[in-house]
Amino acid sequence: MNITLYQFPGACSRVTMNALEEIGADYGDILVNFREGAQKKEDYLAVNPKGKVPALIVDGQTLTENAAIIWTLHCLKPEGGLFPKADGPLASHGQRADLAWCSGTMHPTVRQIRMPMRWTTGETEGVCAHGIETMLGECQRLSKRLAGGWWYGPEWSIIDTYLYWGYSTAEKGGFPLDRFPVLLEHAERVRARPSFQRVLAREQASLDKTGVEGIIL
Ligand SMILES: N[C@@H](CCC(=O)N[C@@H](CS)C(=O)NCC(=O)O)C(=O)O
Repeated sequence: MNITLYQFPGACSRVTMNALEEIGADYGDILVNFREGAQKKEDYLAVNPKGKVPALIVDGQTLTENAAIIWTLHCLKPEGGLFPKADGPLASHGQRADLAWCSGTMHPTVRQIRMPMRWTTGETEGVCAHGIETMLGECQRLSKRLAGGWWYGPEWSIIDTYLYWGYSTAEKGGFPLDRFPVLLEHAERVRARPSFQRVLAREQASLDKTGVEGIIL
């Protein structure tokens, strides 16, 4: 399979990149330079007309939307470890629901905190405060489930990386993650995983190659 990931370091494309690393995919990656607005320029819009990362090109077919990409990768390699084994559509429903929640609810909330200017034509403070309030409630719920384990208990899944991406990005926007010791500990475990370490190395390599500076990984 010929696979190329369009990504920006630290953006939600790192969840897809972590999935690719976890299943041991052989892939290339291309940094879409957000600093220059490349995601909205003609060249990239020809790849993904939505002007967003991630976009994953698999044998010439363009896949978009983290949740859908990740589920497709899981279907292509069910033994790849992205989700615990579940027999049949009903048993695996929760996994798809969790992906949908991460992309459809958590991500927009995080964006209110980290990119409030994208949510309003006016003052951003109220948008950010609303995002933080919503995220505080969600993080209480996450903390209860993640204490001492992974999202699905004993086994890591790609949902753990997706949640990590959400709360750590919120923190970059001023969210008080230090109120949630369980999440701080979960973050350490996610970051320590070899597949995630490879993501960080690969993102850094793409920054070095393109000369984009000032990104905190
Ligand atoms: N619904 C999309 C959202 C993707 C998305 O918002 N990506 C952000 C990075 S985290 C992006 O490309 N932002 C560029 C922009 O909005 O200009 C998904 O879940 O994949």
